[in-house]
Amino acid sequence: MERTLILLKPDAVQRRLIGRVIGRFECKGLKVIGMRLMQISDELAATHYEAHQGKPFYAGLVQFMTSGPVVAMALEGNKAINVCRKLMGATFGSDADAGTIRGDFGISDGFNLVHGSDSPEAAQRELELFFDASDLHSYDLIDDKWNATE
Ligand code: IDP
Ligand code: MG
Repeated sequence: MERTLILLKPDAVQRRLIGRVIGRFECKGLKVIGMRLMQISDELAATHYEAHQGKPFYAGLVQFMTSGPVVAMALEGNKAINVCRKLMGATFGSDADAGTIRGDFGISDGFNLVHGSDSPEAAQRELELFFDASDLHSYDLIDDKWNATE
């Protein structure tokens, strides 16, 4: 089982898409093990997106991500990191395939609704940035058997 960090970005909150976007992850079989509505500080945005510092879109990205509340979620499941990236779709809404979150709910390139960790190392780092260990919950669901790796 893998864990990954998903952020519903400020555009998802502003556009009242929280429920529908979380529903995509739940429908797939991912388990919500942590969730918070929060405002990202400039410092947290800079740390989270440190790999993008110096890129032309960096300042706008930090401004966007700190412009209003986000929903941070820790999701768990079989190959969760890659599965979530596929559910999200390509980075730009204009490129993302129909059937993906970015492909179905937006057309903007930068305002693309969701963030998802892109590797096990990134997932561990990002989960620690957004959650205390005590706010991640291990629990059984009645359909765990059908979402297992077999
Ligand atoms: P990802 O979110 O699909 O992993 P990254 O390349 O890691 O994409 O970029 C992080 C975020 O920065 C994107 O989700 C998007 O919001 C923003 N971004 C990336 N490239 C551009 C760009 O060329 N113009 C505007 N925003 C961008
Ligand atoms: Mg990325």
